[in-house]
Amino acid sequence: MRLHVILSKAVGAALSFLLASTFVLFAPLGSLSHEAFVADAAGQTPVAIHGKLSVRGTQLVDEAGNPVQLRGMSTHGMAWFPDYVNEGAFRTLRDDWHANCVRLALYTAEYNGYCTGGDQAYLKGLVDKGVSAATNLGMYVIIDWHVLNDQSPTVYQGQAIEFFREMSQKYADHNNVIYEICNEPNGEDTTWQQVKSYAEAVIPVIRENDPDAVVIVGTPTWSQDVDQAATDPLNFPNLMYALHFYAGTHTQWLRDRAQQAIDRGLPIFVSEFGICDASGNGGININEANEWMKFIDKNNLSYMNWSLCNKAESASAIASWCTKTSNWEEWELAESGKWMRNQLRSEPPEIPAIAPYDDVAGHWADQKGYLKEVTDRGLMKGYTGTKHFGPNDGIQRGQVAVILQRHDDAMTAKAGNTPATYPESNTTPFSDNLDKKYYTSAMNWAYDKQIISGHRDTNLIDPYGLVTRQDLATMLYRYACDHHGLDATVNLSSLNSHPDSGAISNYARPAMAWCVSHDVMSGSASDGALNPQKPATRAEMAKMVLKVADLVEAA
Ligand code: DCB
Repeated sequence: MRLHVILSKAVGAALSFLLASTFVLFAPLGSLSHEAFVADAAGQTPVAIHGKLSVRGTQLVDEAGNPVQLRGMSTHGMAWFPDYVNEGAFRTLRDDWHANCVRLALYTAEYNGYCTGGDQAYLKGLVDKGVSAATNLGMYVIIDWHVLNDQSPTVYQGQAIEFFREMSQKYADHNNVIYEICNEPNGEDTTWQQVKSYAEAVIPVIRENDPDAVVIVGTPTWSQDVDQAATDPLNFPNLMYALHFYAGTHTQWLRDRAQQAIDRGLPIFVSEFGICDASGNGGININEANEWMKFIDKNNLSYMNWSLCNKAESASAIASWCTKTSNWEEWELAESGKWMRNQLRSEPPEIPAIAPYDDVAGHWADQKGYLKEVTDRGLMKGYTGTKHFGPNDGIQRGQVAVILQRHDDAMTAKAGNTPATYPESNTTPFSDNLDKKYYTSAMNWAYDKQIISGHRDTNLIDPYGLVTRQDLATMLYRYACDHHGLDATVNLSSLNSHPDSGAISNYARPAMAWCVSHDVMSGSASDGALNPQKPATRAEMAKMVLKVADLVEAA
């Protein structure tokens, strides 16, 4: 994302020196973190990074024990849309969409279904082609026994057992294959007891060949009845339960039900969902889809979108007129495909620790590339004499002064002028801006520019004091608007959509409103809280100063 901002600026008119050097520095790195799942120079692929998966508590975890989220596309019925099962298609999903998983939907019933007259050798050939392609690309792959019209998985249980015996023999040594044993049990007569008895017959057959493979089991009512599974779970390790939703049909009530199941300890995998209605061909509901994504990310659930094809229905990812079976351009995607691609690309990249620090691996600010960028732009450094960035440490007032002055000086230099030097001894009226400290001259500058003021009650400027989020917003607002002349107009009522807007002090309200509306500060992902009275962390400062720097430089 950041690369795009920089690129579009570069494409714009005059390319200033700093911008040019920023761009040059960032192009390779930006593309690396941007193409998060690409087999990059280090040969990293999703499977290379995460290895063998297992289930711990409610979470899918990787070989190192870290929670992992699988994300990607499901095929449509492979019998009907076989052309999308190809390595180029999956490569496009991995490299352009940032998917790390594909799902191979093998309908059991319906026209040409595996158990209803389909050519079984041909269909198994498609499974094999899909698994091989995913394996070559280092992607996870779900083999989906797509129970739908047959309603109860017990109807073709014998064939399921034979099918999964063969698959688990064939893929026993693959660490990327996941078995989904019944897509969507449905119908009034299909009970959880039936699904359970089916699972108890099929899972041991898989485990005999592939003892610790992850298995996904569907739940009744088209995999919506996770509450029944939570009340009466199966007794196998490395098992997850399918939750399927279609955002046009299934809303908060299903999220509530799923949350209760998770809270009771049920490991849930969203192995199929659509952003349209449950028929696969009704209205798309983006608002509900986004509510679902909040729920999914809050619980770190894996999610697979229905479906990778160009059928003329709203669930399809590819535009119906587009006949390409790989390398789609964005404009060749249907609305659902565009949404899913954007959704996947908004996820943090998986290749961690791009900043030169030893205490940031896996941290969101590192994964997003903020720590690397803030370092390369010379705005923030780790603690002197160490490789520590201290991403979760509170940012101090003196540090804010230093960082903003660095940016201001760089702007001045880029304009061809020499930045003013400020004395190494205190020139403020505050006795605690001690001489010759790392912050002394920056504090002199920040006070002079009215970006940081002293505490009126104590008559101190408090260089070591931690900065609350609302105070940081105030400093950034002054820096951007008062000092650099950006438009300071704000709409205070925009704060009201945040649950804790009442906790913002009056003096900080304009600054908070400005920061939120300019995407400098955002509410917490789970509930939108702004936490104005909480200390800002150094990682938060990195993100915010980069946003402000971009705004100021673009003006
Ligand atoms: C699921 C199925 C999936 C189905 C989609 C959309 O079914 F797992 O197979 O896909 O959701 O309905 C659709 C295709 C159509 C195809 C049709 C039959 O998109 O092109 O013609 O399958 O093969 C669900 C899920 C939820 C509900 C109903 C269904 N629900 N359903 O909640 O009512 O009726 O299939």
